[in-house]
Amino acid sequence: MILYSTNGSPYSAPVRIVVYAKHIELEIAEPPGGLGSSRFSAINPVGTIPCLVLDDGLVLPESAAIMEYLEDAFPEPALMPASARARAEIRVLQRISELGVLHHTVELRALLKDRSRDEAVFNSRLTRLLRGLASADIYVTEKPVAADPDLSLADCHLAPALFLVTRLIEAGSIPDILSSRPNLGHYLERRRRHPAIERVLGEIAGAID
Ligand SMILES: N[C@@H](CCC(=O)N[C@@H](CS)C(=O)NCC(=O)O)C(=O)O
Repeated sequence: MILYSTNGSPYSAPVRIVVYAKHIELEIAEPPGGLGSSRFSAINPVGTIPCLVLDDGLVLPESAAIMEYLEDAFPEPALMPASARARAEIRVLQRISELGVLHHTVELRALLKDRSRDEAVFNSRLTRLLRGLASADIYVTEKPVAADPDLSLADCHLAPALFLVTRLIEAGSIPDILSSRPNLGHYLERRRRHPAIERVLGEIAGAID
């Protein structure tokens, strides 16, 4: 199996946390020719990373789908609980983390690089990130499904997403939107003690600094 990924790719980080947490032996490679190249498009017509290519040739893009596949194919250690109810809760937090926090953080980072950006667009994106953080806070606070000692698929999305938010705050690029959400800060501190999360946060930091 080959996982196409780069250390600085926000969507690849959750998948590498799963790979490291489960000690899965696979090759991790940067997209040949780079993102957008015809060489990589020949491998993954969708053109995005992360992308997992199975030994039988099946090509899987989309981080959440890859993580579910790895959970099914390599069940130990389990990153999903046993009951349907608890699994549903993890999926809710994972969706919020990916679509409500990580996605808007990635878009804000892209807007920050655009000198001719429209501030109204930037502020609208920031508002949506605030809403995603508020949603994540509900689940981390009232239903601490992602704060259990055991790692979950939701943690794999939420921890790097929050880490990237803290980087934007530290750089002064956005206001300190986590100061009113101390539970999320505490959550990140707890979760980054997991070796797989700490390793990937280090990889991200090394790539974006
Ligand atoms: N929804 C996708 C998003 C993947 C994504 O946008 N990845 C970025 C890198 S972090 C990428 O490949 N961008 C290149 C492109 O969109 O052409 C996922 O979760 O895997």
